[in-house]
Order: sequence, then C-alpha cells, then structure tokens
Amino acid sequence: MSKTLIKPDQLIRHDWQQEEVEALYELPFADLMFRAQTSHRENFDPNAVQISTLLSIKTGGCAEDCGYCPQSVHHESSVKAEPMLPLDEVLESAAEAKSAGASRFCMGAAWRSLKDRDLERVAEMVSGVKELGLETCVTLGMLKEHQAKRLKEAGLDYYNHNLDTSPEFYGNIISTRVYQNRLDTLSYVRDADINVCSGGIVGLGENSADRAGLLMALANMPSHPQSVPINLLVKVEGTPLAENEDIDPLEFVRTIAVARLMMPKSYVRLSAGRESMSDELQAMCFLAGANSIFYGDKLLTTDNPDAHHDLRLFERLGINTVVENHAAAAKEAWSH
Ligand code: SAM
Ligand code: DTB
Ligand code: SF4
Repeated sequence: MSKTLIKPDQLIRHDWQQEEVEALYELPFADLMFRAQTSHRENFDPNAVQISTLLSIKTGGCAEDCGYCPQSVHHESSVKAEPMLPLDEVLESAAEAKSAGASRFCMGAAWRSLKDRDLERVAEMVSGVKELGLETCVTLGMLKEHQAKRLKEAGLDYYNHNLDTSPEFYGNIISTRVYQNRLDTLSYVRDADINVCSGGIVGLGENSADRAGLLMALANMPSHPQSVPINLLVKVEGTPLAENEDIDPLEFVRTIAVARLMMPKSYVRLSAGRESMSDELQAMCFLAGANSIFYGDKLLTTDNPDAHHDLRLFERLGINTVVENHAAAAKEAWSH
C-alpha cells in the first residue's frame, strides 16, 4: 500500500512530504471528499460548527506590507488608522457576540508586533472577555516569550498567527518579515500553553504546490494548530492583490479537505471570503470537514455574511453551533 493510501485520518503525523500532500490534492474529487468526511466523522460531530466573532480592537496603520491586507500603511485602501478601542466598547461587543450565540471572541490588532506598553490593556480585555464566559482569542502580530506568558495568565485560550502561504511563496506577498518570525511566535504561544490558531490564505497567486506547502508547514509543526483558519482572499481595492484572478472554488474545497485529512483533530475554519461564496459552496466546505466559522456581520475591516443568513444556512443544513468548552476539549484531545 502506498503511503498516501494509509488512512491519514487515523494518525497525527508531523512528517508530511510534498509529494504525498500533492497526491491528496490530486485525488478524484469524490474520493478526496469521502476520505475527508470519513476522517471528520471519526473525530468530530459532523453536524456541529464552532462559531467565533471577530472584533478589530486596533484598526489600520500597520507597518507591515502584507500584499493582501487593507490595514497596511504601504497600500492605499480606504481603511484609516484608528486608536485602540477602549475596554468598555470591547466588552460591550463581546457581550453582544455572546448573546448572538458565539462561543469565542477574537480580538485583532493591526500591529507588526505587540509592544510592551500595550500589553496590559490587551491583557485586561482578555480577562474581561473571559469573565463574560467566552473563550478568548487575540491576533496581535509577533509576540515575545514573556508577552505570551502574560496573555496566558490573563486567560487567553487561543492566539491567531497565520503562516498564510508556503515558505517558498512567502516573499512574494510580504517583504517586511520572514517565515521564521511567524514560526518563532507560534513556538512562544505553544510554550505558554495557549492553543494555536494558524492557517493561511488561498488565492494570493500561489500555485497548487504552495497550497500543499502551506498545509505541510502547518501540520509539520511540533503539534498541529488546534484551529486552522483557511481564508479565501478578500480582494480589497487599493491592495496589490486586488486584481488577482479568482481561484477555482473546487480548489478551495480541496484545500479544506486536505487540511482536514492532515490535521484530523484540529478545527478547520472556513474563514474570510464567505461573503463571496454561495451557500452551496459553503455547504461543500462543511462536507469537506470545515467545522468552524467567523460569525457576525464584519470580519476585521471587511464584510462577513449577515448573522441571520448564517443561522438560516445552518438551519437548512441541520448544523448545530457547538457550545461546549473547546479550549478544554482541545487540550483533552491532545493529551491522548
Ligand atoms: N497583524 C496581525 C497579523 O498579521 O498577524 C493580526 C491581524 S491580521 C489582519 C490577521 C490575518 O488576517 C492575516 O494573517 C491574514 O491571514 C488575514 N487577512 C488579512 N487580510 C486578508 C484578506 N484581504 N483576505 C483574507 N485574509 C486576510
Ligand atoms: C483569520 O485567519 N482570518 C481573520 C482572523 N484570522 C483574524 C481575519 C480576516 C481578515 C479579512 C480582511 C479584513 O476584514 O480586514
Ligand atoms: Fe499588518 Fe496583520 Fe495586515 Fe499584515 S496582515 S499588514 S501584519 S494587520
């Protein structure tokens, strides 16, 4: 039996090779979907989707030059730099998200890295959101070791930090940092015992080998990220990637399915880009093993589907939103 035919869903592997990931991508669509769905059912309730709500706590003016991002000072988008939101506004949004049904609240800042002078304000936000009974997630750019520890102490459950694309393609998209910077931050997050949320973007102009390379970089880390957001590029006017060609939607579904197979116990999030997807395409992503979404009318600066529309879609698909404590469940799954 060739290596790619070993049921990868049975194994937590960290030794994926480029050829075998590409071979998964190239399976006949029905075979790939069947395998992804089988793995999904072995590891999760296939009719449950976890929902997180996002809030931009510090918008725009970012020093990095990520080609896809409207918040970079290097691009001429309509997003303007704003100061950090006050604590009460953040907690008000978190309480609204909770009453709308979200189980996790993710706070994003357009920073290259977290500055020590902002650490305590963010820590207060994390503690306040946690006290509301929500899981907490932040994405603040690069971290130092002591900052990760302080955030953990404040009650942080997840840190989002995406690898975005393959190591080989990375320099085409971002010139102000290198891949190793991302890996270093992720290791501080892991060492602080914070759950890792790390994924990437499809549609940056990468080729299929790069998509395989991204998933390989994620799965071959010392432990699989507990949460893997797969974003479809949101093309924002004024960014260098605004005119990128659309990718084949089935290639996006394949990316979800291969992520599901390679990281069988991770939540795979159908992340940015749902606003441009049909309900049917999203349904196919759930079939491929996606079991998490961003829920709420806005991502950070761009639109997300209306919450009522999502609830209606879940009803049509018989999907329940998970309410259990994921951070605890994720830890439990990893301890075996
Ligand atoms: N500045 C921090 C960082 O880059 O890690 C945190 C915020 S940043 C906006 C979080 C992630 O959003 C990026 O890593 C990227 O994967 C995703 N993102 C940003 N703009 C996007 C776009 N136009 N389409 C899809 N995903 C996007
Ligand atoms: C992730 O992987 N996607 C989210 C979240 N993590 C922080 C961000 C998507 C941003 C889309 C563009 C915007 O709204 O600015
Ligand atoms: Fe800054 Fe993050 Fe946007 Fe890059 S993705 S420009 S680091 S906010």
